[in-house]
Amino acid sequence: MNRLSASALSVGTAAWPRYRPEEHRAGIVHLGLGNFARAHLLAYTDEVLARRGGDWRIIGVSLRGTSVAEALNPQDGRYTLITRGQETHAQVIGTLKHVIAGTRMASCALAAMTRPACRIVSITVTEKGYGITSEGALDRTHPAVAADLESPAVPGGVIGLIVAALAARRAAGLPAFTVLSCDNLSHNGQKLRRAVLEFAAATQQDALAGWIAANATFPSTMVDRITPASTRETLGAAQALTGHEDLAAVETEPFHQWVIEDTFAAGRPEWELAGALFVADVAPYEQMKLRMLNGAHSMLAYSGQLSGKAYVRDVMADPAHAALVRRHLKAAAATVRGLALDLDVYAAALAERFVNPSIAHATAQIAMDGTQKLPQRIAAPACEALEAGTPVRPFAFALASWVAYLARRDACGAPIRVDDPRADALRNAVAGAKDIAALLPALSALCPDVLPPVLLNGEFGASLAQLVEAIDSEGMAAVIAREAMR
Ligand code: CS2
Repeated sequence: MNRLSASALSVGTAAWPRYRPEEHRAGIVHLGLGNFARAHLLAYTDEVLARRGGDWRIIGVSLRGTSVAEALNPQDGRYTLITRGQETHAQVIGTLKHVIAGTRMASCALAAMTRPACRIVSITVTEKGYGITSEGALDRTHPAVAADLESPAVPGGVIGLIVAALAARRAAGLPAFTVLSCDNLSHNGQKLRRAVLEFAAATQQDALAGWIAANATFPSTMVDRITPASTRETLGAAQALTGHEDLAAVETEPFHQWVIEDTFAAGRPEWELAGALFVADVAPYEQMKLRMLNGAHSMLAYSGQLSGKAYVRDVMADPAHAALVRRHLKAAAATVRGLALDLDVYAAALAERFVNPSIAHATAQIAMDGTQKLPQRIAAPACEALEAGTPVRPFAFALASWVAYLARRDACGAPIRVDDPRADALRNAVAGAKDIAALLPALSALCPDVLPPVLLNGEFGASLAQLVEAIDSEGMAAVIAREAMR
């Protein structure tokens, strides 16, 4: 079986690029080339290249590991995007030029970012990849930030790379680029801008910080497309649909959404041709999506993990659990301000997307990195709901599910390691708490942005403690059944 590549001919039912990718130059450098970017930004750009052309192909950079580059470079950047709804469609994406990774990552990435043709640096590195605190400051304890502050000339992290590239552009008399964060942080562009300026100032480059502030732009974005990790089945399906071996295939849902602030420093693709919405202020959209979709996701991931549901669709197949998802969506919607959209319709559409039987979205995948996700997904709306007097029980249930998930033990009574950048500290907190109730203040001290002290007091604090106890003593399934009856 031949590998997918620029010269591979269409022999399956998959759609092939409707343009000649190699005739377009790269205008974007993308940091972090995971499945989400391949299903979202790269697919949007593919559509624009097909409809409008332009020098907007993408050079990818893998900040960690070489496996994505090893899969994609022998395929000339081509990969199959499989869309699974009521029907299955496959499309070969031609946007990606090549992927930079490995020991020469820093120098090659900087060279790509300082080419005059580079006009946008886009990013999907997940919440934990940046080194920004939940308030939006530079997190100097983040391993990549700390290392890059030590040796800013050979950066390995997002912020270090952006600052070094902008410094080189300034020195060469080149214009700045747009920095486009596409991760699920609230105010992603704004926070990244602040952290970049702090990094520039911290490396004694005050003049540079001023130049970046005046010339580079950092639009905030809301991004959405449910994209599970690829499996052997994904690769098998891609092979059947394209007639070629593809080690970089991705599967995703039909729905996609992208809302972007239209503040680009040096032009942009007409992403609106592929459905992107350009607005003056992304904040309300981002609040809606982070609190409703992602908030419900985190709730169902922890409660799903604790009740034996491997996939989101399994949660939705349990009527009681699905009722809790709808309850969460409603409570989250009540905290969203300033959006002239019918949030009941949005909530119903989300529940439909979660049901999608053709998407195997693992609850274990969503459960990862809770300390990075829960502040914007659960804690912020919980505090606002408390203040406004709207329902808070769903947020207490979500946080209790996370706490109980951290305290899980295997059949021999040993704690189960969680996948989180703060896993060691979380494990110590669990080990040090004399009982499960004592865990709450310990976790609040450790991660006040996940469990703000105000949520440990009063009625909210009482519900939280009681739910954690109940999940521990009766099991999650019993608690789900009872919560759904309330
Ligand atoms: C999920 C998101 O893994 C997670 O935490 O909540 O990746 C989610 O699927 C996307 O944000 C959907 O756009």
